[in-house]
Amino acid sequence: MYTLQSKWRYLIMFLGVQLVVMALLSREGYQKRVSYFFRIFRKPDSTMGHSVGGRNHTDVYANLSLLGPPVNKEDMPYCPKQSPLIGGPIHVTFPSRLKLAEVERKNPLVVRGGRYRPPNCEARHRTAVIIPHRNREHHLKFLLYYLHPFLQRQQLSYGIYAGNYTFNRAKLMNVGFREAMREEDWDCLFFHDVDLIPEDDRNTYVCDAHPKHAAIAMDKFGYKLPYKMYFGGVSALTPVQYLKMNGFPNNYWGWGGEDDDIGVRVSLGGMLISRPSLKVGRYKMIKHKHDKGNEENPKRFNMLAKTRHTWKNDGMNTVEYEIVSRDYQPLYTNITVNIGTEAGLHPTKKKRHKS
Ligand code: BGN
Repeated sequence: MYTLQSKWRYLIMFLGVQLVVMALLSREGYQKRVSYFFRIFRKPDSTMGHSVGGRNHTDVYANLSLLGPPVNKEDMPYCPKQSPLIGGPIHVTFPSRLKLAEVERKNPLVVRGGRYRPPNCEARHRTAVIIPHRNREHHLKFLLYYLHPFLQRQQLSYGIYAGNYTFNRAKLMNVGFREAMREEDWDCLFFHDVDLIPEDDRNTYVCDAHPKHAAIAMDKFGYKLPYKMYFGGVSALTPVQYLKMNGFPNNYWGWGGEDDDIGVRVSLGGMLISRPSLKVGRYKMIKHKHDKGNEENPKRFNMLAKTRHTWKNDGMNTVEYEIVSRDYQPLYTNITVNIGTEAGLHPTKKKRHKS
């Protein structure tokens, strides 16, 4: 009798423990496991891309053709606040045989100079993307392959400016700003590294109330911010925000420090840094070796220490350059410009011999 009672006691205890475990599991993990089990028996959805590391990744071109026929300009409603085409994570790979002609073919609504407007609604935002690069056509091709459909998914009206210049990333951004604004009244400018591909279309290419640092989670930094004040990779400002901090510095020649200077300028201009979430601000970097002609700038430490004294006298109000050419390519506007060297825009012959 005594043994039977104790057996019952153990059984009840055992069931009790099991109930608690079940209750805990069912909060999230259990449901996930059950739905995973059912998914095994479901036919995969072939139009919506691939599952990578548990996240369902969309083909960046999926569903773009469902936009419907163009509408008369007079009858055009505003685009919805949230685009119905936004789907989340995007599948990013770098197929070695990709040709620019293929990117053109896949983007039939993009017009001369890399411009686009949604065909059946009036965009709420006009964004220019500025991409300085130097001998990186190979990277530009991949970026254009992803960026065009990415921006179309967000129902933006946009233009893409790129250029093959001497390397001074921040000064080239000043040039890109002035040249883009000369053409159209953009309400937002994205300053974009050529080798960074956005991996989530919820990372909307529109400006915020404060300067935005969009490339918050890059694969090369383990999808985390490398340090709190980091402002590199991809950032976005309205023209008003840009001019409030006197644009970007003009004298960081070579690699490093200019993005930190820009970050400091944001706060000197009395603004904060706005960022998307780590889940959304994800970027994949195209792997490459260190560029020749873009060596580390040894002066960057000294220059950064002085930003608070120099920013008002170096920036958009002092930028000097000469346009060499402006080509309206099918997928982007290519601006070639002489920005000079550290010795100035037109170094004297004597100086040139020295360098
Ligand atoms: C930092 C660089 C940035 C660069 C990031 C990520 C400097 C200044 C040192 C005082 N800053 O160290 O320019 O984007 O690393 O690579 O070198």
